[in-house]
Amino acid sequence: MQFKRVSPVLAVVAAAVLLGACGKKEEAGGTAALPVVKIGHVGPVSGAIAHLGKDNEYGARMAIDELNAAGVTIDGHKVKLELMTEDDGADPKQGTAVAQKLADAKVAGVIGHLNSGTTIPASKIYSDAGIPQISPSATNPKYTRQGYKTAFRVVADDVHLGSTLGKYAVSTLKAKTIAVIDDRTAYGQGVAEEFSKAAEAAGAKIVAKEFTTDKATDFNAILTSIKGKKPDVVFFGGMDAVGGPMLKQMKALGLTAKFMGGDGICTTDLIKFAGGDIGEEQVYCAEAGGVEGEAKAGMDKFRADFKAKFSAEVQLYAPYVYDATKVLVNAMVKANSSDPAKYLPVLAATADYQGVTGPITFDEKGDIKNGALTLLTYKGGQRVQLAVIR
Ligand code: ABU
Repeated sequence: MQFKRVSPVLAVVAAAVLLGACGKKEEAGGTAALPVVKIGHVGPVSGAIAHLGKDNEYGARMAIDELNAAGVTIDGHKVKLELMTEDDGADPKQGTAVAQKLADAKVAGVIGHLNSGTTIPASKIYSDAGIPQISPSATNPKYTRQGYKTAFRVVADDVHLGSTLGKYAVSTLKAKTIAVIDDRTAYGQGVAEEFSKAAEAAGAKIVAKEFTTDKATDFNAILTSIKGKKPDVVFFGGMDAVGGPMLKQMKALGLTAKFMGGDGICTTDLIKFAGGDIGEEQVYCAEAGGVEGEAKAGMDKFRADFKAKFSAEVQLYAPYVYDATKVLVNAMVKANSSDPAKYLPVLAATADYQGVTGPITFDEKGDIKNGALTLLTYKGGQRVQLAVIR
């Protein structure tokens, strides 16, 4: 459908109606007024894991800036993408409050949240509002098992993560006795349970089960109790801001077991949180995605571009946020509409989208099909990739 060039303002209003975009106008390039398509991003940019929330937000910012620079045309009309960023503080209550704020602002889609504990309660709000949501990092399986047609995820889940790490602990690290600690969050508890099931099934004995919180700083009591059980491996279900100090306190106590965790500890800053000395092949973890072979060049370029733009290293999930944002916009372009009701079926049918994190196809639940995992260790003060597993 063509617009008559009667007046730029009328054209914008008409385009906004056709696109289902939220009506605000923006000057772009100093010439044409463009309809704005608002995209929400939510992560914890305050609190203990603010560095991870910022990492995710930067991933979204990078995608939006690139898309706007290249020009996005929906149904024949150029649009401007506007990123609305919100802070959920990794807190479930704050998560639902900002989700409602984004729903009230009628964003066309949401990228987030970062944590399973915020993503799961927020997903009901987005579902009720009919707003598509892609989490780039929440790995608790429940998120996509609630029957919400609006919920998508571009990373593997904790069943895949926990079970792979559990098998690896026994078959490769030769662990016979294992202590498990979790932070009682939806993520930490879930990944620890999956890990324990797989490790026991592979023949290991869980000699201790301890709990902490996502805000704890002193682990001496539980680590002293664990030390007495002489485990080969200590598995922690939680994030790097807690896992790092825990590792430091393990060393101080002379607890020399290997330290394992899921994607939550598998960050660049784990080394900093552990006090700088993380040992050589002492720590093992897994990222809930990954590329290998020729695809690594694209990921390396992303990391270099990210560093040049934000003067920061990628922590963990920025590339997945970047891909999630582009997948969302790609569906709008293909559907000729940013109206969630119109582009949601196209988003759900995403197949073999070639992202920097690898191919993205959604299954019937909204999960990534055939999602990869990357097993990593830390060596020479760096994260080192051991294997990509599908
Ligand atoms: N997947 C690790 C961090 C986010 C979460 O699932 O809570």
